[in-house]
Amino acid sequence: MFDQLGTPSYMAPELWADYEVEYNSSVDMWAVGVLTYLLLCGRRPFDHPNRAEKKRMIEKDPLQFPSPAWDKISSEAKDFCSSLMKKRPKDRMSASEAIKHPWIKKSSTVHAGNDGAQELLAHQAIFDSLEAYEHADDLCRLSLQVMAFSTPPDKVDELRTVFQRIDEDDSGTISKEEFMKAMTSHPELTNERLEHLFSSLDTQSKGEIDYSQFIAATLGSQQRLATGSSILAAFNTLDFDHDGFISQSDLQEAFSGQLDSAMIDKLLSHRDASGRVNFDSFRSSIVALLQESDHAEHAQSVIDALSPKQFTSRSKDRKLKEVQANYSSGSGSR
Ligand SMILES: [Ca+2]
Ligand SMILES: [Ca+2]
Repeated sequence: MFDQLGTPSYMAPELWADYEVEYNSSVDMWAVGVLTYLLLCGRRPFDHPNRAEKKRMIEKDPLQFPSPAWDKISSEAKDFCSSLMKKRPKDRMSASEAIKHPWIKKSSTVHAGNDGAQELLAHQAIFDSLEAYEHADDLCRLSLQVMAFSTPPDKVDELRTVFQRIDEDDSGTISKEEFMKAMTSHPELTNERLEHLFSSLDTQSKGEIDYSQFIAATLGSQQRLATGSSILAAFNTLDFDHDGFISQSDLQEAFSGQLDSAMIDKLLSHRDASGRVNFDSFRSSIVALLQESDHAEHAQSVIDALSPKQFTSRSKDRKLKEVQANYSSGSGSR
């Protein structure tokens, strides 16, 4: 990157150079430092109405913590700001170092309380969903990913907490070691079983489970999220031309031609004689997954809410709208 962009007060020294200088993401860490400083004391660290003087201060002046504004602020907080506002980019704290800084560690509640194993033990439904996901077919997994993708982040607080507790090093992914550690809560599972379970979650064979994958795999545990209307919405997303069937061309369109034919074959393993998957068989595979997650009662309510009787002799769009309206007005059989 070479472009000189930014709000002056938040611009790192290297961004003020009179000639083109290559910079990297450490300019963002400087900006985090400025923001933290501002939040702690209410003033910018290098502030002057004259732009040239501001530039000089940012490039040359040492960072100060003037009295009385900083008198009651801990030395750890000051060190956090200083480490982020190092003049030389290579001396500056990185994002991965910042989350391990004592000031952050001390105030963070992410790893307070239960560890990953205790969380999984306390949330049997989440564990059941993880187990069931291993047996789900590819289309079903894809649907859960679509559903997870369209779920607002604040609706998956419980799942995020479990993920964060398992992700002990805050890397944003669950390594095999972290996974195995969390699974010590279920000693009944053999090592071989755990290996299978892990590889079903590690869809890209990267040796780790990423956040969106974990949310997709555990969404079935959240009964208010895995509803008939969200299954219908996922179907609609994958049925790209909205003809009521998921076909090879739908999947090619939906993924901009990035899926190879072997993957499409796998996704459409339950296709009918004409090579397509209709809504009923799509819904059945997700309901089967919910049943396997030990949510038989919930699965039944999804079946009831999306009974094919509701669909006969009406246009598909109207059907979809009615089912969604049923759910949003609370008159669905949840
Ligand atoms: Ca991790
Ligand atoms: Ca279609």
